[in-house]
Amino acid sequence: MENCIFCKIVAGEIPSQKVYEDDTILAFKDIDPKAPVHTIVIPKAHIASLNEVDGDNLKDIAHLISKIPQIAKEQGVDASGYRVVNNIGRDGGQTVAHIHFHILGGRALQWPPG
Ligand code: DGP
Repeated sequence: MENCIFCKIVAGEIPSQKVYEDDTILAFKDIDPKAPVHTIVIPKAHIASLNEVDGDNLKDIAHLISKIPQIAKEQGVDASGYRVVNNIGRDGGQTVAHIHFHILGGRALQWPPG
């Protein structure tokens, strides 16, 4: 998708600190971390948000979610715990319109979020 920051990261046009990659998903360190571990996990295919998940792309999202525990473990937060966040739309705080899941950990996280 043209002008999508995360599609440009997938294409290698914008550098990122990759922590996991396979055929359909990519995980990389957030540029503005909100916790000691803050990893972004995305499908390589462009999906704007959870609102656009459907029968055609659900397989990629299911695969992505199945890999989150492994990525969290490789980031060293599986034992202490971590949070997975998916922001949707303006009021949900989504700033990049390519579906992504935040993995946050490495400190005790507060609840509720603001
Ligand atoms: P959200 O607010 O849920 O849309 O989160 C988008 C996240 O993406 C935000 O935490 C910052 C991160 N981000 C935005 N642009 C870049 C980038 O160019 N590189 C990396 N590594 N992260 C980015």
